[in-house]
Amino acid sequence: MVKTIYVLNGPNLNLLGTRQPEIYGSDTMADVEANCRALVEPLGFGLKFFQSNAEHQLIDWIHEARNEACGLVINPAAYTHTSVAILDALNTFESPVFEVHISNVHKRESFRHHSYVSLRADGVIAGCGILGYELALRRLVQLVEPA
Ligand code: DHK
Repeated sequence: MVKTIYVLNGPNLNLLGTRQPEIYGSDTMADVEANCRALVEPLGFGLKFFQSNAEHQLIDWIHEARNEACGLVINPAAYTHTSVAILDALNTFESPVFEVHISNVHKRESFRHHSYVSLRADGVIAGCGILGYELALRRLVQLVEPA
């Protein structure tokens, strides 16, 4: 059976490409998904790629990933800095977790410096633009053998 990687994206990332492009760049979520697919599918992995503005939906996808995914990449966006519930959900997921931020959150407002998700993440990438997703996936596939 093909092993599947989940890539989850939090609030406002549906606006990627038009939202504060000086911070987040001009590529869209569709571009991010295409890049992720082009990286993992030739390596024999499946990819499920999701975005939601709703915290409960992200949690439901993490629960689904417990049975379906061999690893997970998440950009929780603003929930990074607020969501104990997403941290709790990730703590029920037993395979590798990578946290991605498009911008360098440490160079921005101090409320972005703390991440609940980092308490669970096996790796964190920030400030590499949308390339961060591919960097996280490269590390993930290194840790997880395809079927
Ligand atoms: C995206 C967001 O929407 C912010 O709330 C985070 C993150 C940073 C990013 O850089 O991808 O603070």
